Amino acid sequence: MLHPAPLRADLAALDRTLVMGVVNVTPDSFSDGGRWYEPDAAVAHGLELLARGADLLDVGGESTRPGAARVDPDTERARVLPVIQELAGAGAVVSVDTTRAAVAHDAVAAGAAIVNDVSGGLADPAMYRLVAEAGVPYVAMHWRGHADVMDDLADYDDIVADVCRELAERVDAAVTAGVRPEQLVLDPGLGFAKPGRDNWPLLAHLDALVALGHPVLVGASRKRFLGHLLAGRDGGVDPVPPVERDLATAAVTALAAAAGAWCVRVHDVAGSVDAVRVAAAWTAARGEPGADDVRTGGHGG
Ligand code: PMM
Repeated sequence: MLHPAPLRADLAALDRTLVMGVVNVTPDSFSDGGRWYEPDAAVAHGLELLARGADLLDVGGESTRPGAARVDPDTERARVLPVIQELAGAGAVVSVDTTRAAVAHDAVAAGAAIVNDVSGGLADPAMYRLVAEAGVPYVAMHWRGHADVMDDLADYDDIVADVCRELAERVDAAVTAGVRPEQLVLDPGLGFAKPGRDNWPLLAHLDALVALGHPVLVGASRKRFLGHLLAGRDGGVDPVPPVERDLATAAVTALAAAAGAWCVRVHDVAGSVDAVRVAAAWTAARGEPGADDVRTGGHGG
């Protein structure tokens, strides 16, 4: 498994996809509706995700729900910093989900070990310098505009080729600004300027993104395209609500892990921890002489 650097030794030694648990310290996230908005509740939730097997925790203070308005930097800081400090102090490897260099700076000072930027550096021209100086892994997600406008920016010729090209441009810009290539993680940005069915080719061709040579993070958890996929499941026509998308999320985790994803970012950790184990066993068996065992009846059951 290709990990970004630097990463805590016990995680860097793992030869499987990592599971990142989501801790949204927001009143209005689409996926968990502000349930962990108070710092104490957010910390308790993060600890619970760790107990369920999360390898990393992603702490964010600004909703990226389609149509969401921006929060000011001081509010964002006040939401995330105490939570990061507590969780890092409790031994968690924490990433900060922010598009602002100043917030990322303070988050790293508070103990964050990874910067997760849904704008891939496009929202704040100071971000790459900050990441270069902080020296931590940096998740650059594919992005075309903030949540209030992104649904109008979903025009692609060939979505897989376009996303790969635009992410490769982010890699070049980051490296030019002093970020070391091994710090970089790439993310297709599912649901960001990508309505409904546009997301499936990105998942089905994850190998094209993996081929860019950096670890890949996939954030499919509870997203709209899964709600639309499952619509009609019970005879209805409406998308199923976010909390009913966890089984489908775990299925995506298994497929993404088998396709070589470095990490999945999820709300329901337990399902994805199991899915990663399934994918790891599946992948390992592909390198073993299993067909012979089957032919000789060596599969005990
Ligand atoms: N999705 C959301 C927020 N942050 N970060 C990365 N790297 N990738 C994602 O797909 C991503 C993200 C939106 O989901 P949420 O509101 O449930 O956190």
